[in-house]
This record gives sequence, structure tokens and C-alpha cells, in this order.
Amino acid sequence: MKRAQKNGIVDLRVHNLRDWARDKHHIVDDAPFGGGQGMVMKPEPIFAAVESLRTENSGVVLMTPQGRTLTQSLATELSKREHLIVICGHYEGVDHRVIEHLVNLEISIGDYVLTNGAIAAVVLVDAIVRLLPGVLGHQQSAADDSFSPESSGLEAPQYTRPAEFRGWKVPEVLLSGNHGEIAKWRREQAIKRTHENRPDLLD
Ligand code: J9Q
Repeated sequence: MKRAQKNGIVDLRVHNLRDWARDKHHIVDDAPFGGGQGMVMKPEPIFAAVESLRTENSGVVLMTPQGRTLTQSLATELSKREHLIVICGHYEGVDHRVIEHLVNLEISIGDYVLTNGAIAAVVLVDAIVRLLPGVLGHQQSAADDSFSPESSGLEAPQYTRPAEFRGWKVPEVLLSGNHGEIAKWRREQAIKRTHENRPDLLD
């Protein structure tokens, strides 16, 4: 991320919504109408912030557990956008008028609970920025990943030196120099691992 910014590949800015609150205490949330737990993010500071930051080409994203699940293909789509504004909400949510009239896309990073959307936004930004041309050291590495479009399941196990550690040996085939056998072994291991850890990917 730091190298990408230094090289002018991405310009990442972090803003505090409170800077757009107009009341004395810079309040950005309030109790929910109709009652209930927790606080809801008020619409005015969010609209003011986005309207001051947006350009003609901005996509406005909201991090929320109610959103569309982040996938590699969604990250790829978003990496083509010139400008993204990522709104990080409370767990309890934001006033629904923000979603109806300001947000283009609601994104969840998975089915678990975080205290706030900023943690999810860091995940989203990382997944997008690493796809930008010139960010990865080896351009190959992005295409080789488990969830890249050219890979259906998980990656095969990897080993490095030493060839024996605490009596545990690296599979013989990987030391054989037989590239055909190595490729076959890796395909088999990848399928076995996908069956064990991610059967949903084989459906
Ligand atoms: C904003 N838990 O959870 C999973 N993806 C996003 C989120 C989230 C959260 C709380 C606030 C987003």
C-alpha cells in the first residue's frame, strides 16, 4: 500500500465524518426511530461529506453486514473505477436514506460481526489496490491466486528448505525435478484440500 501510494498508483485519503457535522458536539449518530438497541448514523454528515468529496466518476460504497459479499470478481470490477468513496458505518447501521439516495453499492466482507466498518474497508481497499497495475512485485502473483478467475479451487500445499524439519519430510515428488509429476501432484493436492476446507467451491 505504501509503495503504491509513493509510486502514484493510488491516492488514499482518510476522512473523519465528524468534520462535516454542524452541531457543537460534532454528533454523527442518534437513537433509532421506532426504538431498539444502539445508534444509527445520521444522514446529514454523510451526505455533506460525500457531496464535498465526490467527482463525476466516483463510486460510493458502504461497508455493511447487509451488503453483497466481497469476492475476487467484485474486487476486480471495483479496481477499474477511477474514484471510490468508502463509507464506514456503525454495526447498528446508517440511516436508510443514505443507502437509497447516495450509495451505489453495499459491501460485506463476510458473515461475522465487527464493531465498525473501517476494519472492513481496510480489507476492501487492500483487495482492490493489489490488483492495480504496478503494485505487485511479480505481475504473475495476482493471476496465480486461489480466487483469481483462472483458478477454481484452493492452492496446493507449498514447502521450502529444509527438506527435512523435525523428522517431517517434504513430499519426494517436489524434489524429483519431474515437472509433469509435480504439476499432477499439485492438482490432486489442490482438489483434496478444497474438498476438506472449502467444499462449497466444488459445488
Ligand atoms: C460495518 N460488521 O461486517 C462484515 N462486512 C462488513 C461488516 C461490517 C460490520 C460492522 C459495520 C461493516
